[in-house]
Amino acid sequence: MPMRADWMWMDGEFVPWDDAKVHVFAHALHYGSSVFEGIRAYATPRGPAVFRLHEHMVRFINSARIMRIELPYSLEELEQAVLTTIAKNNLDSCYIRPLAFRGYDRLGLDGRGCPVHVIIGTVPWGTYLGEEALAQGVDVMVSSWRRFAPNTAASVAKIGGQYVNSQFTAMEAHDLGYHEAIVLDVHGYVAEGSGENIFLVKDGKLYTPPAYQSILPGITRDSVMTLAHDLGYEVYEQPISRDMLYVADELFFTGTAAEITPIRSVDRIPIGKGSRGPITQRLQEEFFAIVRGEKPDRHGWLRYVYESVPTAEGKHP
Ligand code: PPE
Repeated sequence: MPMRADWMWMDGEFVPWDDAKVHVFAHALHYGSSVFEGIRAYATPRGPAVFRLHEHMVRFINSARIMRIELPYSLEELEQAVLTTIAKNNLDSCYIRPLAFRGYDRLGLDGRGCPVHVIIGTVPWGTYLGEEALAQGVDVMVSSWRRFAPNTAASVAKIGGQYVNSQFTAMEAHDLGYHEAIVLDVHGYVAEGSGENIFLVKDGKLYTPPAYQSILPGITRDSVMTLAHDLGYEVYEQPISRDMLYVADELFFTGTAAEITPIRSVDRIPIGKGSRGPITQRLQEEFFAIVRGEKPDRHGWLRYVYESVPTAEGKHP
């Protein structure tokens, strides 16, 4: 079943999902000249709430800046459009995909003569790495591909074309029977997963590669560092070598889609006891309690849809 919803926000209007189309000579289709975000909204007792919407939209605008895509909407307009789209589709929880891309005008690498289109899609998306992943953990391999170098692409940006690198690593992992890949940077240090950041737990302390190491500085990564501090754990941003993975007490991925996913083996070597570790579980519990509105939102991470959108637009009181 293809992912879908009733309505797509497209260039400032709602269009029926099946009518949200582009021309096959759209520049982005040929050259990857697009920028995107991945955001989640969670069901809470006060209706759907978007997790760290502002931070995601700031990153979206920064990705566009690096790609020289001029967005015809302000940050506030884009945030409001996300909230309105969730309401319009009557969703309680969803994955949100804002995308800006160069459309159809002409071929040629410098696509700045092409029109810019912006869409916001909202779709149901359960666990990213399989049904059991959050509780049981995933089996991963160290990819034979490397993450692009800092002078090859812009790792802070979510630019469509850059995700060919992530597709290579994900497809290789799936073909070889793994859920996901861990990707090393050009120097051989651990960077991240195909679409996730990575954390290592050793002797009760947390480690994650620093932002300069060709990673996407993830918003979930930032949230987990904050929660870890709250819970009294020390967190270090420092280079991690491949062998450190194998002797870690715990490993886990973080990402909007992946949330907090335990890693139970790397290259078929069990990590710790070969199942979800206690610190990973503690962080998951804290994270999910906050995003589901079961614990106070002490960091101001949630944006409640029906506090920003007139109720007439949606089904909630
Ligand atoms: N690294 C990469 C390369 C990446 O794509 C993501 C998000 C992250 C780290 C985690 O970032 P954050 O979501 O801000 O915590 N990957 C998105 C796309 C996944 C997809 O398959 O599409 C996501 O999780 O939404």
